[in-house]
Amino acid sequence: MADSATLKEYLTFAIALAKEAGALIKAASEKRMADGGAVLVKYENPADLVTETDQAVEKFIKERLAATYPDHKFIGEETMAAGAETAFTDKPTWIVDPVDGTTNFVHGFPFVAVSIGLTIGKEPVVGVVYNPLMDELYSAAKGQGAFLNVNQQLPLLRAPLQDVSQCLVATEAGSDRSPAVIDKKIQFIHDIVSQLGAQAHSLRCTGSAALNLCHIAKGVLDVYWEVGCWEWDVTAAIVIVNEAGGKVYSGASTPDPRPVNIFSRKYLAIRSGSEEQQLKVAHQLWEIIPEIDAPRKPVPGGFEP
Ligand code: LIP
Repeated sequence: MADSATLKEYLTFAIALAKEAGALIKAASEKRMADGGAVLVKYENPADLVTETDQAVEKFIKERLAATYPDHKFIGEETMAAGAETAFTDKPTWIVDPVDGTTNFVHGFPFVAVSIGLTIGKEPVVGVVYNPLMDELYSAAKGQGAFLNVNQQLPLLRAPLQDVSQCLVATEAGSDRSPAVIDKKIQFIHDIVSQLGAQAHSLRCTGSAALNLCHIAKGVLDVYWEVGCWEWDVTAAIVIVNEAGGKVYSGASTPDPRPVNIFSRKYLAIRSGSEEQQLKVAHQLWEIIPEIDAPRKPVPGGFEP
């Protein structure tokens, strides 16, 4: 593990990089709002959008990281979509989503962020998530706290964590639209909000896994559950949640109190509170969460499905 001064150096670098990347996203968003710019690059799944901006921003971040830290590894959404194979090792590994909330970007819904995470010894240790459209920058390094816009320590809201019936819960439709998957997600929503279920306070979807997690870190969402997103959507924000006193567990239906495997594609985040209360709420969720298949290629050293 790197010492705290080295982590701080990586964090400072990642914050500056996120701001530069954010400026590119903001300019592209303004162009899109003005004249429909940022052409869609289609893959086979029409519910999983990719634009020229995703690709350009990832190229920018990847090149800047390679120039500054040539020994470090890189896992990025667009690089992996283009077929790259990266083993997950103990070496410093940057895990990047250039634009998390691409669908929001395309529609002008302002929950859009660049997400830059770093693992060392396979552990997420640095995370920066920057929403340039709202100018909100979330950052954290292991053992050094989590912050909004560098000087506001997270969580902002420190109310006691209560029963799931008192929670504001976030989830997402996700990009797998097969009826069997959507039926299970709708059943989860029913069981969370209905009078016959947990009757939680309400439900939210921001369209960005990274920003859902940052709102958990802020304390303004209590629970976030999603199956189907990827390590680049969550790695940076997991550091931010952890440093804000929250927890990210497995989002599979089987209770598991260990920290989530970032490659698992199944995430359950609970905001800050006592560990006993966090686990109580997590167990209430595990009783409701359906088992949903989220297939992926094996990641050598990281995840064997
Ligand atoms: C998005 C995730 C979101 C998920 C979407 C999509 P992208 O990431 O953040 O949680 O529901 O389907 O995967 O594609 O905008 O980077």
